[in-house]
Amino acid sequence: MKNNRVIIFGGDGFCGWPTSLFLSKHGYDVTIVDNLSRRNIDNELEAYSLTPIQPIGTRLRAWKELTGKKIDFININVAENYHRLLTLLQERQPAAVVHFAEQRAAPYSMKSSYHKRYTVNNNINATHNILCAIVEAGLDIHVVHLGTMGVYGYGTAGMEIPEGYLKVMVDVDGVHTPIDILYPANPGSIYHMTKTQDALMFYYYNKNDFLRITDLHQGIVWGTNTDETLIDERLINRFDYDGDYGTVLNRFLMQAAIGHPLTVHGTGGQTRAFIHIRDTVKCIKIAIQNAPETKDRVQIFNQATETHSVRTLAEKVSKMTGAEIRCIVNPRVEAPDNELKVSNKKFRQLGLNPVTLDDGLLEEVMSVAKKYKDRYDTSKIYCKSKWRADIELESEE
Ligand code: NAD
Ligand code: USQ
Repeated sequence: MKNNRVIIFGGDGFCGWPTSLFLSKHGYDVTIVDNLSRRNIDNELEAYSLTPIQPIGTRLRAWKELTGKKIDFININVAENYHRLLTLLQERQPAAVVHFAEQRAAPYSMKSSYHKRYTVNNNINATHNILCAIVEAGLDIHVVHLGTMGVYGYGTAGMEIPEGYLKVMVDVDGVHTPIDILYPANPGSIYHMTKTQDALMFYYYNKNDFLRITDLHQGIVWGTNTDETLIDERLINRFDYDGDYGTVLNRFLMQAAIGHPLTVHGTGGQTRAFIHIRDTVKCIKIAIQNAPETKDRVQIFNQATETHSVRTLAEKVSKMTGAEIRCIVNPRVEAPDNELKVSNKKFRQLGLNPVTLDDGLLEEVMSVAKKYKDRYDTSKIYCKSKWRADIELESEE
C-alpha cells in the first residue's frame, strides 16, 4: 500500500463500526464517512438496536481514550453530496476505501414504493459517486465493496457457486472455447437488485478507467461483538432484531433469549451462507492487503464461511435453549427449499481460519441478547414488510 490511510464509508453501521476499530488497531489511519441514515431509520421504524449503541462522537472519544488511536468522522451523504466526497478524496488521498454505505435490509427495501425508490437511489448513487469521484480525482485508490451472496440467487443446479465468474464454453467457428462471464445475476429483492447493479458499475469502471476493485460477496453476518467492541460498553456494536433489519440467526437467538417462538418463514428449507462478524473484519483487512494490480479485472471473493438452512438453524437454537419453533407465512417471494454450495477458497488461501456455529459463539450472542432483553419491543419481532401486495401476513397471535 502507498500509505496507511483508509476511508470507511458506512463506518457507523453493524459491519462498518467493528471493521473501523479492527483496522485502527492494526495501524491503519481510519476516517469514517457516514450520514447516520441507519440511525434515522431506527427512528422511522421505532425499532432500536437491542444493544445500547452510543452516538458516534462518544464511540470515537472512547476509542481514543482507551487506545490512544484517533479515528476521524465526517458526516457526508455519499449518494447526494458528490462535491464533498470528491474534496475529501483529494484531501486525504487514501490508499483504499471500504464501501459499506448502502441501505442493506431486503425487507425494508420491499416495504413500499418509497422504500424501493429510496434503496435504489441511495445504493446506486452511493456506489456510482464513489467510483466517479475516484476517476475525477485522478487517484489510484483500491475500492473494497461489500456485496452480497444474494447477487447469485441461491440456486446452483448442484454445483458450487464460484467466486464471481463462471467459466462457460462457447462455440467459436465450431471450436468449443472457454470464457469467463460474470455469474448470472438473480436478485431476490429490490435491495439485492441494487447489489447486482453495483457489480455492473464495477465491471464498467474497471474496464474503462482501470479502477482497482474488490467486490466481497458476503453471506448473512451473525454475532455482535469483536475483541475491539468488547473493550468497553461505549464501543458496543449494534444488534438488530426487528422484522426488517434483524437477520435470521441473530433473530432466533434473541427470540430464544426472551422466550418467543422462533419465526421460521415457510418450512425453513431456505439455505443461506453465513459468516461471523469476527471473520467479516478479518476478511476486510485481508482484502485491503491483497489489492488487485492495475488492469486486473474486478476481483471477487465469496465472503462466507458456512451454509445452513433456516430449519437447521432453528433446530440448533431450539436444542440449545428449548425454544419453540413456529413456522409462519413467508412474507417473501423466495424458493421454499434450495441447496447452496459456495466456494470460499480465496479467503482460505489468504489465511482466513473461520469460526463456525460450533465454536461457542452462539452462546455469546445469547448472553448479549439476555443482558439487554429489557430493551426489546415484542411488537417489532414479526416481519411486517411483504414482497407482494397479495401476500397475507400471519397475525401475531
Ligand atoms: P448498516 O445499515 O448497519 O450500515 C450501513 C451504514 O452505511 C450505516 O451506518 C448508514 O448510516 C450508512 N449509509 C447508508 N447510506 C449512506 C449514504 N448514502 N451516505 C453515507 N452513509 C450511508 O449495514 P451493515 O449490516 O453494516 O452492512 C454494511 C454493508 O455490508 C452493506 O452494503 C450490506 O449490503 C453489506 N452486507 C451486510 C450483511 C449483513 O448481514 N449485515 C451481509 C452481507 C452484506
Ligand atoms: N428468515 C426466517 N425467519 C426470520 C428471518 C428470516 O425464516 O425471522 C429467512 C428469510 O425468509 C430468508 C433467510 O431467513 O430466507 C435469510 O433472511 P435474512 O433476513 O437473515 O437475510 P437477507 O434478507 O438475505 O439479508 C441479509 C442482510 C443483507 C445481506 C444478505 C446476505 O440483511 O444485507 O446482503 O443477508 S445473503 O443472504 O447471502 O444474500
